[in-house]
Amino acid sequence: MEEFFSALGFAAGESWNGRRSRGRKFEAFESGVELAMGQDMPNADLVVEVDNADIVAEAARARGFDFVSEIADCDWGARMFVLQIPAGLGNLAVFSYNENWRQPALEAQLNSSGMKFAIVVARFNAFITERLLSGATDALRRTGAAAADIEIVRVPGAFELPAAAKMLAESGKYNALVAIGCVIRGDTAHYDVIVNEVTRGIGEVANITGVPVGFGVLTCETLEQAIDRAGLKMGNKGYEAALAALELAALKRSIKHK
Ligand code: INI
Repeated sequence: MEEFFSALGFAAGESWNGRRSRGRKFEAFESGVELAMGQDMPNADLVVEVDNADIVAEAARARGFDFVSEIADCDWGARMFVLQIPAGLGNLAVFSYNENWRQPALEAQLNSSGMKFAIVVARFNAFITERLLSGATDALRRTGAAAADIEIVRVPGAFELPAAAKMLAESGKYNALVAIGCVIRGDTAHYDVIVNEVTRGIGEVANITGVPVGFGVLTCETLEQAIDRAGLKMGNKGYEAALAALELAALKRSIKHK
């Protein structure tokens, strides 16, 4: 019996072994007693709500516990299964609410068709930034943007990105921008100054103008780290930045239309 409840995620608490009875307490986080009646109540003597019923069902299956009913969707926004409690003590139903049942979240779709973008790219470390640029255009094209709706703007270095982004944002022509650059510590004595300016500047443009700006600026210790983030081991930061900019542009649309 102890193994049964422990395996389902209850924490074994204090036990007692008295003259008239013995037993153990099982702690349940955020516990309470619900009294309920009505249609479609589970066929169980005890019902517990957990964070993720699928994980608990897996644990129960791994231990070979007897299922009365398999885990399934309920029409009230939950996943539930029922187990036999050992020693013929009845049935235990376990359920969890689906993730967004209580608190639906506003989440934008990554669909860029019909939107206009500008990608501002630093020429400094072009070996890296051109790869980031390819990643960014790839992300926008794959999500539906037309090639003609993606403007590419080049600037000398990362330091110029915020000023160029501000001009583009203020033009009112674009749903979102992507800023692409690469600052490598070894290349400059002003690494921290440049990184701070660029990061703060790009954030400020987005906040002041209300036009989302994806941050596709690599700030790396070495060229090798930059290469890894420009399409090798660590993905492509340009691709990620474009998707982030698109998501914010789409979010802005859905907030306006609410
Ligand atoms: N610009 C970069 O984009 N990355 C760097 O690593 C870099 N370093 O190392 O100096 C860099 N410097 C140029 C800077 O961004 C400006 O273009 C320049 O100072 C002119 O304003």
